[in-house]
Amino acid sequence: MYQEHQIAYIGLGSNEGDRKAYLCQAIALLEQHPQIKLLKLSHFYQTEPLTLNQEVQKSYLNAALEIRSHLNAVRLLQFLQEIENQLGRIRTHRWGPRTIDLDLLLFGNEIIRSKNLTIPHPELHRRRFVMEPLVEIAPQFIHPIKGKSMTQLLQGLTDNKKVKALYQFQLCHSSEGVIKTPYKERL
Ligand code: A4P
Ligand code: MG
Repeated sequence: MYQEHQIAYIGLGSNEGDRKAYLCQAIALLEQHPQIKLLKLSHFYQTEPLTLNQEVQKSYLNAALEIRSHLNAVRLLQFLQEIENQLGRIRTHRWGPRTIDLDLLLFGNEIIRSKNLTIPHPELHRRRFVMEPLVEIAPQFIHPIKGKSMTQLLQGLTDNKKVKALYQFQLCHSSEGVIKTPYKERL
């Protein structure tokens, strides 16, 4: 069924293997979908891991991506999970280490609460590793439940885990692929 296009925000995360390469590959695979257009990409941030039961894990690279798509939210989530599988994600336990995690953070103004899909992502407004990249690309976007902009939600955050912008990539649609090597690296 044809549906109007929707603006959606995807959160990307990796804390295993070549984290930067996994994020880049996920973005390149998203670009290949005929019904997905990539619009904006945040910096890649190095972030302190949020874990369960004080598990020690490597730091994450996190980023946020704005896309436009004719897919509905369920189809989009299915495609995100296909990419996770293709990039070798093995699910061990909740919040366990991962080569790639793709979360659907926001899907237009839609509010969805089904067994396999919750939108807006239920934790997004509590997590600095999500909100810092999101504010970079969607500062004025209003959270459909909270009624506040991403900037306001970031200002109200109590999560003080460390988050640092590391790499900046350019979305650049060419035959060589979708993203260009970093032109800025902050270490
Ligand atoms: N699901 C429901 N709604 C959504 C949505 N909006 N987007 C379901 C994506 N998935 C959604 O996810 C479990 C199920 O959630 C899926 O089958 C889907 O139907 P998963 O990716 O298999 O498992 P998970 O990621 O371990 O669990 P969860 O609860 O999704 O965790 P999060 O919220 O993804 O958090 N620390 C740092 N610094 N950076 C991170 O990126 N990420 C996590 C995982 C923990 N700590 C982190 C980070
Ligand atoms: Mg997840």
